[in-house]
Amino acid sequence: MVKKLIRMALRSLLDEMVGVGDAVLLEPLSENHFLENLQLRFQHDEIYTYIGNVVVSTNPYKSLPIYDSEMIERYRGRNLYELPPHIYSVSDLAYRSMKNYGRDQCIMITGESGSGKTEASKLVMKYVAAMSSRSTEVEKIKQQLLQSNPVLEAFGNAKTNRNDNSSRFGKYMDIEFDFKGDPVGGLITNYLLEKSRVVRQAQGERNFHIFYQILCGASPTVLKKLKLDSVEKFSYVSPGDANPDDAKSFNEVLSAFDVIGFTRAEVDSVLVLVAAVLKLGNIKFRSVAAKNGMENCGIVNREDVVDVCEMLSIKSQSLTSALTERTMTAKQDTVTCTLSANEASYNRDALCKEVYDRLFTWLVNRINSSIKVPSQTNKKCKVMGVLDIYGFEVFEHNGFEQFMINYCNEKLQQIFVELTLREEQEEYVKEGIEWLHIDYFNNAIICLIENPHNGVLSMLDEECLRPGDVTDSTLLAKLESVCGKHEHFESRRATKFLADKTLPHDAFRIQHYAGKVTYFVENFIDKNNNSLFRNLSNAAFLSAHPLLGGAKGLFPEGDPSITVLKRSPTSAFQFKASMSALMKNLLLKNPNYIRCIKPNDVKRSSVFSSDLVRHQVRYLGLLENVRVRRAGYAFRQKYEDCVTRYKMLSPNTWPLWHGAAKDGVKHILLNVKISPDQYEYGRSKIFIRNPRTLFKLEEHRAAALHDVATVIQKIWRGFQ
Ligand code: AOV
Ligand code: MG
Repeated sequence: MVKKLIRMALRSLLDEMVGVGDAVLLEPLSENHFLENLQLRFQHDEIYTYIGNVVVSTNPYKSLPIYDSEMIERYRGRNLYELPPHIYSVSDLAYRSMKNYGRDQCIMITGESGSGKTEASKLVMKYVAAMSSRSTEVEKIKQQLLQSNPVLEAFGNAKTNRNDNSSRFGKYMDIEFDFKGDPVGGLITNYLLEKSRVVRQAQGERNFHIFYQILCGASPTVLKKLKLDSVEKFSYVSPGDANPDDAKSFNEVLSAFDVIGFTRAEVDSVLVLVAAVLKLGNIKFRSVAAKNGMENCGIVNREDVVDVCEMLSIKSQSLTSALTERTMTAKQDTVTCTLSANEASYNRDALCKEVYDRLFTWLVNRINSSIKVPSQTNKKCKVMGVLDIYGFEVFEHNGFEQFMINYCNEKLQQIFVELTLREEQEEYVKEGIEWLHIDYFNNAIICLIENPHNGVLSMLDEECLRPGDVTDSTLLAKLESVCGKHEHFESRRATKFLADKTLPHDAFRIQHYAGKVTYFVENFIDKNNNSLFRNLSNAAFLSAHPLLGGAKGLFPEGDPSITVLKRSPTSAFQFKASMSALMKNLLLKNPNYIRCIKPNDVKRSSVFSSDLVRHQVRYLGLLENVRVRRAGYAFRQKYEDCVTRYKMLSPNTWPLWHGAAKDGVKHILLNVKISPDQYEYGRSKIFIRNPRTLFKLEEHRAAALHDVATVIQKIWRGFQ
């Protein structure tokens, strides 16, 4: 009894010092109190807080000693409320639910750019890897799965003004397990890489890490082979942007390639392609006046063309004409015209973006072929999916990519709301428990974006496919006329906001769930069209480089023998389809949530900017999340499971209970004297309102087990 009192006193003292671990217990519940609690915890390096079984994670912006193997052991197999909140606890819950009950899981990690999603996803993978056995075969696959991260981050992450290691692609990874709970393989799906970054970066941002890593980390011999020299020489990367970590990271990437199972030749081919993109970026064009009064162009630095051609095994003439000419076929006639210097530069950039983008997808596929589960074992596998996608972002200048990224985040928010509410609602209805509806859906914004008749994406596609003079301005005009009246859409000319002069003429604004974003329409049409001129794909197809050329290469559509070309689907169409497939996939799995919060905009460990956090707490719907949990029941368990776990708490159910499980639970709760307003009997489960009740049950259980152990020891000694 004394011990119990001490424990309770310690717990409330701890709550006062570092805040409460589960926001469901906040008393009173208000936004300020919720924020103060997060802040208090953040200041004590308690970066995790629960809302029931959802983990809120505040980016500490410093390395904390809470992730080592000892910590992993502490959380292994423990219940959520037994230990302080931790990402490992949720990982453990998901892992055990998969292993013990055979339910496929997904871990959805959301939050804005720089809030800690990618780090969280790596921690989940680390925990799961540590759970399983250490046989050589399992160890190998674990390492392959883990080492896919440095490779994909090198090629798909970059420094932005929001995050020094920002994911510029979306990633969903299924880890597949056998019946013993050992990983046997995986499958990675990648979503829309921000390929425009290859050729242009905003002020203060960097290109993808790999460019700097090669330039700073490769040995002089390798650099020579790649025909590269110092960073200053390349127009696609700014010299001041390289940092000392780049060289180190390059070696990590090389060893990761090795662990995954890339051959030396494959790695060489990949590096050559990256280097060729850098070299191609340096090719300059100058205007040449043509006889017909038109402007033609010539190449300024032919030696770079020669280098690139050597690297890519393309005939010099073939690349030159691909870059500077355009062939058009109308009916039977083929006409070739020479491009202006500007058009040729555009062509060069288009080729570089496309090579890099396709190389990235090739890398994902190549990794998948190493970690793929053989089809005969595949059917029996249980799956844990980890979703780490680009977070909601707002820059000063937002374009096509931000629109897609933010659309994706709308979808994830929708699924979070739907699942947390739907799950609760369905459960309460099924169990016959009364339920209070709380509404915080973002369906209207999703509808504005993806409605097939008048959504922004459909308008964009319609405009791209429309014959005639199509420009970004005609797109904007169309959006204004079709979406202008939508409550979440604004533009300078949209009728309802005539007075809003703060909006630029060439932009529209969407009121997202996470805030207003102004999108500039420049390049929307081009980026959505996603088409490469035939001359370029032809040249790439004819390359003898092992990854680039040929029917199995990166540009199969460049085969000159193909005469009728299908139009490639637009970016918007592809992205919408891949989002819809992703949502379907996630809905099939048991969801686990990690909601990441960014504490400040200056990437500092000591700053907690209340306004910034308040904004995130609002748009993530965290308070509503707590309310749903409080209105509802924090804990529920099948009657059978409840009797099994707590049967020692009533003389009626101990040591064996033969009656109906529900009656057994009644005996237990009566005996422990839990107030009846703290629980409710569902049809198949007991619903417990407050996690404290659960703590109480657990404490009683531990004490009872202790008593039993003492008795057994005494009896045992008596025998000796
Ligand atoms: P993101 O994935 O959510 O942004 P990251 O996971 O890349 O954000 O986190 C940004 C940076 O915050 C990391 O590079 C670390 O420096 C730091 N950080 C995050 N979580 C932790 C942690 N648990 N411990 C220590 N440092 C951390 V984006 O990909 O931009 O949406 O698109
Ligand atoms: Mg990330």
